[in-house]
Amino acid sequence: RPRSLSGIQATSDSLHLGNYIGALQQFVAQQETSDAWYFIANMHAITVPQDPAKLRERTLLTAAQFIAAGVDPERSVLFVQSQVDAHPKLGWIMECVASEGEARRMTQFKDKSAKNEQVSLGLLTYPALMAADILLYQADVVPVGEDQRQHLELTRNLAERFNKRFGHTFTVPEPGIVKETAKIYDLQDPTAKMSKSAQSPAGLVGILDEPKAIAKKFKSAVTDDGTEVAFDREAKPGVSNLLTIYSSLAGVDMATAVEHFEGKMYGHLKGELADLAVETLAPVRERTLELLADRAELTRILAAGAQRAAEVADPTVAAAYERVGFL
Ligand code: AQP
Repeated sequence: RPRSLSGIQATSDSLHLGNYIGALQQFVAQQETSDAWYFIANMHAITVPQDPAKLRERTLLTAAQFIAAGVDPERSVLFVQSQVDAHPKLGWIMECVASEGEARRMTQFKDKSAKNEQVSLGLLTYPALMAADILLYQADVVPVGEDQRQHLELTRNLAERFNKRFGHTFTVPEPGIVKETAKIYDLQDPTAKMSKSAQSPAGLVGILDEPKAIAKKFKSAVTDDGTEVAFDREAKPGVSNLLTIYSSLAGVDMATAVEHFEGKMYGHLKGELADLAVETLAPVRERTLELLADRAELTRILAAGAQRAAEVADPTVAAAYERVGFL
């Protein structure tokens, strides 16, 4: 079985529908076919300022949302990045394999550094740590959304560069990006990625939102002044985004989704999608709240995951240390 590995940052209380469709749904699906490894990226989270108490809470909250969405800690290894020391160790080596120019060319760095007044050095070196996260486990495939494609390409380059310079050490991973659902857009600004740092909360659907709030956000989603429900990303970005979300949550392809709404009004699409989203997300919310009621159990699951992760990551770091000439 190929090894699948991915992570999500612990930077908000609730993950959003983009994380759910672009990442979590794939994590769950990959459990059927892969040896699956998932982590909460709390070390990446501090590349921008975080409140310590909130970060700690959000790490548990994010883990609970993984499990509630269907990541099964019996079948997948679920762990917290900072609990496996190998990550920063290999991260440092990757920083020394990557060039400064490469890091500066990353779109995420450019965007986030333009938005923040104070830019940490970690924000620049983020992709080197991300490369380490992946290479430590010799992952074959990394399920992510479209926004991570560039970082993954860099990971592949760093793995190849290291292997060439020091001898074969790392598996070169493939991106696991599902084209159709790789980018979910903001409901109020359907040309912008749905993102935690959204301008208006009305465009951002949190998986922990109350059912009523979820329905309201879909019903007030921005569309256009046409009438035909059709998929056309350029001319109808709002409707196309709603169709993408529908096809993903209903588990049908785009042609089937479009056919389903043929001859119907936009209001019908919004209403049906609101129901489907509530039906999908309400149980995830309830299960998350249940899981959070037993923090000791969650902490135990994560500690066991970290131990299993270290069993694979530590030997990889040892091999890399040996290769670069560390005594
Ligand atoms: N809108 C999206 N559509 C599809 N996939 C998405 N992902 C994020 N947004 C979308 C995917 O979710 C995973 C976790 O990403 P992350 O932890 O790096 O979160 P992020 O990209 O920082 O999330 P945001 O909301 O975009 O945060 P900000 O606003 O801080 O930049 C990844 O696989 C990502 O591709």
